[in-house]
Amino acid sequence: MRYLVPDDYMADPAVHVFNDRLYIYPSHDWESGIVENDNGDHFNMKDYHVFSTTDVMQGEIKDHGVVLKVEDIPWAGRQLWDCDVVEKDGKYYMYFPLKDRNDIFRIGVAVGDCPEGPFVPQPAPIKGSYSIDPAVLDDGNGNYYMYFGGLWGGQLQRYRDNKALECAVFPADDEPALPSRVVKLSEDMLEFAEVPREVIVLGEDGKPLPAGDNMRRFFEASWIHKYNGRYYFSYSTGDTHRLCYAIGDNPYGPFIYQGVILTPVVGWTTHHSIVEYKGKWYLFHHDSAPSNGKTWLRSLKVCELEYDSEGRIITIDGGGK
Ligand code: FUB
Repeated sequence: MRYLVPDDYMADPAVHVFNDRLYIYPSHDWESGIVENDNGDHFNMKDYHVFSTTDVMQGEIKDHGVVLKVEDIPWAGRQLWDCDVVEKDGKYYMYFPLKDRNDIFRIGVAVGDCPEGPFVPQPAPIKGSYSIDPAVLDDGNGNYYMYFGGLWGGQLQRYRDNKALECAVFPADDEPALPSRVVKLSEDMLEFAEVPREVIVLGEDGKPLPAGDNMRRFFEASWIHKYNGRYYFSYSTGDTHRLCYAIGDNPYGPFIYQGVILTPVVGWTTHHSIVEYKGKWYLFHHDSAPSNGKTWLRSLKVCELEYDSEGRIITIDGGGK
């Protein structure tokens, strides 16, 4: 295990390999003085840095500085949460959640000429976007898919069928859990190419995990990676503080629940990415141990991740309770 940026608070790492170098796109935590609440107002992040390395466990973690900030985004309200970056045809697209001036989370896109930014934001958020935590899959065949959504402060409970409700509605415990969403991106990468679909995670009975199964159901922090031709959809269970995963045979799912990747860390949130680099697999994540448990001051971590012979991820101990 390694703390990657010991001199600053960074969280929610999205990690990709571009041009043989590994790039880390985290949220940038800071002490804004906002009191902790269930809306997540204390996660009041205002900019993004980019980091890169060629040696994950031992090498220099280069800080490329600030690459996008709230004041540069024309439609900004507040709170830059977890972002992701993808490359297409030599351009780099950063997708970021941000509250607009009505305090509604939308997903924006900013474009750069290289993986270390800077990224120039589009004038408006992506049409039809909502909620938080975009993660983008380059499927390797010209198709790009965004996964997104998060409960509670992430506002997903305010939507059904991609339409805003009058007020937040949570399903009953025996009803299907609120799922993450997946949507194919347009050719120019600036819009949704279709209506977002639900990412269904099935239990061993072949039914969608119910909302009351909060040890296993989706909460936030979608991530997707491929291993031996199969699609691994992973996520945080939020109020039970675990990273779990499910496997499917295409980007849309359904995905069949498999197990726990990471047991709880120190701090409330848990959030990650999984990436292969130079023949090894890594779990990038965060915890709040260095800030003595302040959940809005999180620190980036990495450790190796292993699969068994059947492709199951071996559970990692997060070190929390
Ligand atoms: O960093 C703010 C939020 O906390 C993220 O969007 C969530 O996934 C959680 O990590």
